[in-house]
Amino acid sequence: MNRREFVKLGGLGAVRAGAARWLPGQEPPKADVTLRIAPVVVELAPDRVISTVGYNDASPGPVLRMREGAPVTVEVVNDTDVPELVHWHGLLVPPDVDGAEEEGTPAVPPHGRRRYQFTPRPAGTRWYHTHTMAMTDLHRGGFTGQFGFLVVEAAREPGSYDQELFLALRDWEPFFTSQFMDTDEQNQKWPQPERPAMLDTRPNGLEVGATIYSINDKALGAGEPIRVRQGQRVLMHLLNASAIENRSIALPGHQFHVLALDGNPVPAPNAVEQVFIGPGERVDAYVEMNQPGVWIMGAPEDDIRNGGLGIVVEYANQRRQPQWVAPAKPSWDYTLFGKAGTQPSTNGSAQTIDMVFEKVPRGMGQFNSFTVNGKVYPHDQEFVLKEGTRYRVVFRNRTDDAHPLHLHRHLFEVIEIYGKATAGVVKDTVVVPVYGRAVVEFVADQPGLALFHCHIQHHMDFGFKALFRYA
Ligand SMILES: [Cu+2]
Repeated sequence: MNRREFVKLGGLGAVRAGAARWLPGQEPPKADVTLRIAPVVVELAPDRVISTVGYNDASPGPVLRMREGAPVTVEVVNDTDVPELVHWHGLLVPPDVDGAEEEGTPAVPPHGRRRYQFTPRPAGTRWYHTHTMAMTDLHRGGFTGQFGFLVVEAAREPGSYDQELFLALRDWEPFFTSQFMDTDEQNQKWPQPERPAMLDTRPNGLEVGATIYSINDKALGAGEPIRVRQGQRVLMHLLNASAIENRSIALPGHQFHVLALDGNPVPAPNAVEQVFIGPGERVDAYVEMNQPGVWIMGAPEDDIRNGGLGIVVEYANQRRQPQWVAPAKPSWDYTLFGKAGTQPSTNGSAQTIDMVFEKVPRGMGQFNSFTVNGKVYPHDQEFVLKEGTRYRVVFRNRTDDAHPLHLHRHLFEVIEIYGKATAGVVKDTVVVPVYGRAVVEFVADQPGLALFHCHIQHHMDFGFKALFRYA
């Protein structure tokens, strides 16, 4: 197979149902999906061509479509010099195929291949990405181009839209800096119940920053615009595939009608002017195209949008320079999409697990580290679940950063955030505000090891993780 044919096959991302078993001596049947990990050159713009590692000669990798409940065989070919893992983010699959070394998933050896069989569920916008550590190497792990959308399709797909778009937000060519690059502080001010009375004043260590951005593989203005007609309803699947930072996105004169968070339908679909999305999170929203013109959809911060985080939306028969209009104050709030003020279905019968997150500032030229309940990974026998029990987990963020917290192989319901009660918002990743608190609940019904971590790569690598196990 030549390179072009391979790209074509990979790009189709087609999936047949029913992973067949084969007898010893027989040729194994063709995998449903083949992902080839290899170095790739990405042209973000004519004068911004970067080299990274991608899937099937591209970054993002192909949009994979799988049928809910239909077993699949995925073959992962690793054409790099390091062991690799593909994590299926948001899927309820066993630890040996989930794609986390900590859970015991076998890695794909360098210049080797390995097959994984699993049954994708539940339906919704999921994604796949590498789960290797990067530590001090900004050309590894989540800093590379190893990510792509995975759509798990239900038997019956609700809703009809004129267009369906997959838009992954990314930054590239990261670097270490001791300056705080992030914009969390400029964003909304939420209650800070976890703010310590005495702040840690030790000098901060290194953070990771970037100045080059894209949506999918193109910087703002470098790719094809999104071409729309007045009156169209366009379904957008947004993903923050950054390893570094929370992001916001706006489209002047238009609203995002949010239908699902992390692929899970919300109980109260609601329209917002700005979407806020942490690393790992997905937002499914439709936009009604009722404001003819040529617009820039992008990050509200000028330097980030001009650095590439945006895409042009062009109505038919409109010719002019793309317009940007600064949005009003951000108003993102998970509880907008939940059953406000209600109590969780459990009536308080859940077992409580407290998790306190702290940053240990290491000073100039050093890497900060993070602790969970004052200890470093792996918290040996600390987080032990009993199958069938409902747990209430209290995330206490005692740091000056907003962290996107992800639990593998489980979905949780957000029941309190920003000091407000809510219900029905089901997620796999939640951004806990600066010095803020979030309370989530889940039922322990996925036996085996389950990794919990911050989805910011260098936070995870430097301690912000814990392993849940079943008794
Ligand atoms: Cu973090």
